Amino acid sequence: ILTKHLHIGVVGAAFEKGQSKKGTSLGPKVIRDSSVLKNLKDLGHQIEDFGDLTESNAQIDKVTHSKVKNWHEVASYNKSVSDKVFQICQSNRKVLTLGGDHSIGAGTVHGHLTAYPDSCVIWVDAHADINTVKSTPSGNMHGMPLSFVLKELQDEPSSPEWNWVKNRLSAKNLAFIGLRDVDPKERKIINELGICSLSMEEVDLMGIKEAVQFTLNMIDPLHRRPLHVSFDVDALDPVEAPSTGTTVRGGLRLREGMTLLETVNTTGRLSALDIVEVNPAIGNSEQVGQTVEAARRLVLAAFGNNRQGNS
Ligand code: NNH
Ligand code: MN
Ligand code: MN
Ligand code: MN
Repeated sequence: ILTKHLHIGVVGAAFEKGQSKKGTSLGPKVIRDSSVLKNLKDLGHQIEDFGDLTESNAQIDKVTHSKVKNWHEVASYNKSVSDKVFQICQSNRKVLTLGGDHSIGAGTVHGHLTAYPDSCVIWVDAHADINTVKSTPSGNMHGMPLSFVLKELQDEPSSPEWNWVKNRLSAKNLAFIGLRDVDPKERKIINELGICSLSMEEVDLMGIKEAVQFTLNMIDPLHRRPLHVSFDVDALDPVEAPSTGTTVRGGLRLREGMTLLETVNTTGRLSALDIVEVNPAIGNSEQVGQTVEAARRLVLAAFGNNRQGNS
């Protein structure tokens, strides 16, 4: 595996207001407690931990934005996520963001894209997280982050809370892997924009290795773009990652998640990784331990751990 001795900046996006379950903001803490950062150092990487991003105390307008929950809080937290991710990229490091709920993906994608305008995103998730203000069935913003950063979805003027979003991802530079719970309006958006999307059905038919290679060829045919993987642990089957807010059966085995990330690692172009939606307040301690261990193994797979053993 090509990538040894990377410089990696780690940031905790300890945020949970993109959905309604308490505990998701403790994700960064429990993942750090798994000693994953030490494991990354043992692989030969240089790790700089920038700590958790706290919510700004800036006065928050309590006016609700239509049916969407915590509109202002999510928008302002994402601005700090984006700024931090951009800053880490500017320091010539890869970025590892530990969530937090997936609403923070708007900020990670924006920050990374600001540093690398030609970057591509692989969204690994049971869900498509592409609902708009109009289409959201739940009002939960963790189901919406992509709608804020996709070029093709900005027909209405953006609200002032999101006007810090300056750089947007083209639909052709986005792909999904692992989908199995997609809202009808999300499916319509994905089809209309022609977004590359491999559900669990395609993963089953193709096998995970070919699914990832197909995806990389679709979004990055010349094999030269910086890659961002935003990995929602609910992409994994609930037997692998039970401690997350919205489990959907029929998901990836941990082995498949690891192969996915090992395959991306082998390109040498992984530049940002998010691991989100670990919620230690869900399930018993064994289930939490299992979920955190899955997250740890995913991170190590992404950064060059060799299951054969490292020499
Ligand atoms: N699509 C649903 C919604 O918009 C569910 C999203 N939930 C997630 N996404 N966990 O990863 O609310
Ligand atoms: Mn060095
Ligand atoms: Mn998600
Ligand atoms: Mn999900």
